[in-house]
Amino acid sequence: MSRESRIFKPSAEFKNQANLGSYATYRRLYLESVNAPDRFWGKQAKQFLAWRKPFSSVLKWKAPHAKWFTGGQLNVSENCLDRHLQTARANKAAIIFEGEPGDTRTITYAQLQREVCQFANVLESLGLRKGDRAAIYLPMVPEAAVAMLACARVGVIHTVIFGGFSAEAIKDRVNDCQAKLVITADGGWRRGKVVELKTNVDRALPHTPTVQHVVVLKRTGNAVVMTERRDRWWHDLMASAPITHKAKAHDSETPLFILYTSGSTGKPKGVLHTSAGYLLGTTMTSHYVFDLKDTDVYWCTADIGWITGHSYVVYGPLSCGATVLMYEGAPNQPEPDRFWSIIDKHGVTIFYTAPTAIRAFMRWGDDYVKKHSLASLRLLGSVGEPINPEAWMWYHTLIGKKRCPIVDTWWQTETGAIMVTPLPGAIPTTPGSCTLPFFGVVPKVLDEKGVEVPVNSGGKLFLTQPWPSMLRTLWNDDDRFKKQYWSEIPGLYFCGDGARKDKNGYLWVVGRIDDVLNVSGHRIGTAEVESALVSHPSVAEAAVVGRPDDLKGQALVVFVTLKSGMVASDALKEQLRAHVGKEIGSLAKPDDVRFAAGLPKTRSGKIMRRLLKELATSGDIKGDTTTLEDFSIITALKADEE
Ligand code: 7RM
Repeated sequence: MSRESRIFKPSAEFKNQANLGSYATYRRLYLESVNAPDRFWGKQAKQFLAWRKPFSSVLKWKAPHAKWFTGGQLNVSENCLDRHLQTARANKAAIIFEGEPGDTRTITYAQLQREVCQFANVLESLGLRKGDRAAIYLPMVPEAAVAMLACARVGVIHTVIFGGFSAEAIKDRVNDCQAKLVITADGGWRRGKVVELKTNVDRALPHTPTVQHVVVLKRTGNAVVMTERRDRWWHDLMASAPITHKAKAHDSETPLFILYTSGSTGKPKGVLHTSAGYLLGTTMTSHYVFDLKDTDVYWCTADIGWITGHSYVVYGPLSCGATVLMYEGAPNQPEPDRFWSIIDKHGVTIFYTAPTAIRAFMRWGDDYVKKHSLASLRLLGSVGEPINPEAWMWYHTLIGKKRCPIVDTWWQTETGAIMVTPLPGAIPTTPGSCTLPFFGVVPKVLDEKGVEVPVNSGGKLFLTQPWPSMLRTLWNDDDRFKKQYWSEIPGLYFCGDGARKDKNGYLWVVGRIDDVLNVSGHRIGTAEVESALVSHPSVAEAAVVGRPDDLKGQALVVFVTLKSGMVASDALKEQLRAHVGKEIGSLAKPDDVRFAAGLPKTRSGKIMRRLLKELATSGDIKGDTTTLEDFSIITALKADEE
């Protein structure tokens, strides 16, 4: 990666039509944003958002707690919907939906606003009030956006739970935030099969005392059990709900959503985002990074269960009044060219996906791409993990036909919006680098002592100034918030990634340096998988490490020791994989399960994952073993390897 030197400049054609088309303009705005942040953000907030009541201060910062735009009031759902109804956008498509079976629906801004109003009335009729929590566990269908925006309208805090998560994961999240309501569906389509969402909810709910109601959307038509009084059909409730709903004005810092994400302990962190700052960050980045125009058909392939789905399927693009394409299913259903056929069918102009998907397409072969024209595309994006130059070049050549700029966007659940990225009409790109910071973002690569490392040296990536869409805290755990992000170097935000800067100041993010793995762009905590494994009756101890994987970025390798009397077998391996699937979700199923007589530990009893990682990666252990308590364990592990 360090030897990559190819540079791709934005074309004159792209620059001429770009929302921001010159490096000089980027530079001027960037300098203003970091040198006079109050003035900069004050101006942007007035320009990009519709306020009910103007704010009186831009930022109140008492590290690590930020309050943005205090005194101001707005309604996020009104910003994403109502404000477009007074313009020519009223009857333009807000969402173009394609289900996996091939069914399509186009929903205009006026129609979407009406559905959101109806569902806001439903929420209120079920007794939900501002500040209450509702869990959303839905497939990628327009109703997911409707549910989110209706919560925002009322001031109900939503927590979206990815449809691939298990009943166990639902239970933990619902209990952590004490949700009163779960919004789900009879199922969703994935690879031609029904994902039984309602059944998973039913398994979780005996253990979630706070839940009073379940709203069930009919999507697949498969049979589900409806528990009387508790469970209500979406369509029944909507049928009797009024089609208007007066949006209340909410203070800028009103909590908007909690999104659970993996950290270095077994317990997911409830990242809290609030209203005005989050909306400003997602709106501005949608405008500048995706260069959105009213004529675009914009497609971000992320599921709404992830932050990318929140920020760049729902809030950012809708706030910009864009047409958003939403696809329910898998990229290879019925054939590995589904994405390309969708792009041609709907005239997609902007396409935003993950490197792991790009690598899968490469593997499936160029012929699937070449069957389609892709002439409508004008801009490509990448997110979720570092993109290897080979995948970048393939994306550039095969998908972008060397015509479309690629924006490699670095950001996190915690940052709410894109932090480091090229602006497509202004910043030359180089394969594998996410390039330069967005407005207001000050990334620094520091060593252990907090000193900036020299050009091209690796270090830890920090953000040194507060930004509007930053997380405000971790739900119910402000101590963990302080410790996790703000204690590495007091007062600076530590993101958990390692990075380096090249001689042009371009940033190269290497990946996580904490106990978080990135498997196919999904964040998975090693501790979460370990605690799932040790909850299995035959497991004594478990250690989980990542091994580089061509397709997934990282693969999950687990080392387990068994309780006495338990016998290692292939059947048990399968059982353990299934067990992790049940405890967390299929995405966390180990790729490789290895039984060991013992795990390498330090004298104080800490598992030395570093050695296991080396073994899983290279098949050998050559690293420093001086702190190892019992060397015979290494000998045994190596013997197993042969
Ligand atoms: C948006 C998202 C965050 C972690 C982050 C990184 C990695 C994301 C890039 C990237 C290199 C990128 N949120 N990451 N984007 N690494 N280049 N463009 O993915 O909270 O789920 O994950 O993902 O390690 O810390 S996330």
